[in-house]
Amino acid sequence: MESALTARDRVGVQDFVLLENHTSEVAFIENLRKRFKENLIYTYIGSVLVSVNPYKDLEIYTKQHMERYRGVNFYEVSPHIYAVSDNAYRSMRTERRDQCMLISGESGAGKTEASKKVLQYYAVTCPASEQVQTVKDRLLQSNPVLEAFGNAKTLRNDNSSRFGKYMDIQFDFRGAPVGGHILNYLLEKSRVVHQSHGERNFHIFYQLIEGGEEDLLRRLGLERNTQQYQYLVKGNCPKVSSINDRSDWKLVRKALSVIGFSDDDVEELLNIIASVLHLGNVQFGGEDSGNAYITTDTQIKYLARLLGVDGSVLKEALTHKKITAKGEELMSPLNQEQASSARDALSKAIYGRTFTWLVNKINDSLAFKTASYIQTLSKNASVIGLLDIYGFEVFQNNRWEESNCGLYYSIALLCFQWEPVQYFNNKIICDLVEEKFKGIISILDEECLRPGDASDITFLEKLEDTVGGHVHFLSHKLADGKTRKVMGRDEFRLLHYAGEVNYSVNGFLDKNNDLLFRNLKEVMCMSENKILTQCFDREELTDRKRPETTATQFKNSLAKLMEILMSKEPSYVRCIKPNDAKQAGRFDEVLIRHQVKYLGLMENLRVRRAGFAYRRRYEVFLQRYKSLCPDTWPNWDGRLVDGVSTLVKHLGYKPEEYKLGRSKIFIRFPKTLFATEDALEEIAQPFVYRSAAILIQAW
Ligand code: AD9
Ligand code: MG
Repeated sequence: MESALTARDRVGVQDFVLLENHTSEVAFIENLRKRFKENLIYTYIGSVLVSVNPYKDLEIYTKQHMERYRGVNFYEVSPHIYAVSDNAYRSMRTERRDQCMLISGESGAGKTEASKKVLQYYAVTCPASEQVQTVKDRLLQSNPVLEAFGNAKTLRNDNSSRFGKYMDIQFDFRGAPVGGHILNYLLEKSRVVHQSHGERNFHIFYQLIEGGEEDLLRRLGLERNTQQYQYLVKGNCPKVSSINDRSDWKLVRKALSVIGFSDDDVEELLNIIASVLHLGNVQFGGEDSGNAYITTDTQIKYLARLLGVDGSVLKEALTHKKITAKGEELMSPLNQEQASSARDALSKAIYGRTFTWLVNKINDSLAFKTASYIQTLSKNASVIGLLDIYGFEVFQNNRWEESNCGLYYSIALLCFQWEPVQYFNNKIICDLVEEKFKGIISILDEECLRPGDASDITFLEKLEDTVGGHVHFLSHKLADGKTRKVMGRDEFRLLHYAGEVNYSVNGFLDKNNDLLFRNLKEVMCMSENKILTQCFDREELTDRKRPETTATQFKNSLAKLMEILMSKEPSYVRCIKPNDAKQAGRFDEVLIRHQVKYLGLMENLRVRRAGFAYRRRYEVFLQRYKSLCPDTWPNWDGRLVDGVSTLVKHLGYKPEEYKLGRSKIFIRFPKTLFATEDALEEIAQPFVYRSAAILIQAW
């Protein structure tokens, strides 16, 4: 038999806390490597789960595996995403406290896969009834739909989430999942009209063209050739070896019907998807005067039919802009370039709003509506939230939309709320982006609102004036007025935690305004497509108030998300990507070291080593264990902290094993808590009988 020492040599330790040389990054990575080689992709840092993407299917997600983790204490079984899921579920049940699971890591690290595993675990292991089964099915089927419309092949990940997602799973008093709710963040709309080399548009376009039935394509006026469509050729990447668009199409169609989309809904939805492709093929010529005209009517005819709009009105709206001069409304012609960008703005708006409609529609179907349920919900229900944000990408010319560093910072803060430690501090750069009045977002908003000659370049100049001296900001302008040659005149660089990122300011203002000409909005408001009538509200046309800019909207929705997360007990999953080639078995040390650093894993470990892995609020602790001590049973009338102190002294906790904080008790070793749990279990049976006996006597 293999001795304990050699086993450990071979497979490493399953909790980094057990590493002998725990301050050494080299030892940390070596442990990861050993385990990765043995297909042990999960390792703990205390209760934080570190997961390394295996890039191959492992036999560790079967029903038998799920059963193995069900109701079992965290440390009694090998590390697994199921253990974390089960732990969160049990905390929710026993402590009646809402939970959330924060899944972080860079693009392709396995966040979305992890969140799906969690959902599958609950779907299989939680109690079910016929009604609950419907909810479970819908929860599970929401994934393929959202991924079809919100994921795309990028250079880093063949199935990259191009939107941020937070999903609540609601449980009833029996612990059965009875509903769900999804919040979506910042879909990368620009992908609809443009893709970088080697990348694709959102999956749904390819699925429809490859998988759609003959008569469906005929009705939509589409050809079975993705390369016919301007919006699908930019990345020169029609096929991806790991993706089967045709079979995915079938899965998505099925998922849509499980979620409860009617045939009408699906028809209208596909009309919109096809329309976006037709829009992309609308080409403009230029007259001598420079005014744009539409070269052929083919697409306009399809658009008019599919969207239920007047073709000639649409045509005019695509080539003109409505302006008000001296109180009169005039149609001012656009040039070729302007017309193309107006068309693209329309495509992005249509797609983006349809995506939001889709999420709302899924939410309607996940909401459990019976009156009696709502009663139970308000009294006894609890929630587990899953946060899957898209990963950071260190690339040239990043889209502003991806700069979600504020979220990462806030999550890091949540993680370290008890014991503040110095770690890879990103706050300074978040302030640079988000600070009121002099942060990049507010300068951008200000420039968007300024009438007159505001442009992308004046925005950059303002940035240079205001934040030019910031250590995390660079542009071509040097402090002494000279020029930094390596940078373009239209870009700035932010030194993010994940590396340096260049942002081109081209299109910044438009993007932030989400500029869609008024007359195009008017056409959309007249559409007979039932989805679009919900997406384009006529009130928008009458409302003279400026809508919030994109950056500000994002900032506000993040603030809301933070509030939701802060009200819940967090669990953490840190995903690591082992190599850039999406290959199984390759462990790229440089890449991994970088992630260990910016995920703050060494700091995580330091905090855990400092101990006190378990924290419980006083009232929760007392409520759960009060029956173990005669002084606290049946009720403790004094201050909570004194009650807890009395209780743990009675239980024989040694002073070094615990600490009493402001509102929580911190327990150093899991075994202490396990012993207390065991004691509780021992008295549980007679306790039930005792209570029953008392009840009968009273009766
Ligand atoms: V992004 O920020 O959305 O671009 P994610 O979500 O972190 O990214 P994703 O979960 O999509 O990455 O994982 C990328 C790919 O890695 C998947 O499509 C799988 O092919 C592969 N993967 C990830 N996790 C696992 C796993 N536990 N087992 C097997 C996995 N393969
Ligand atoms: Mg993802």
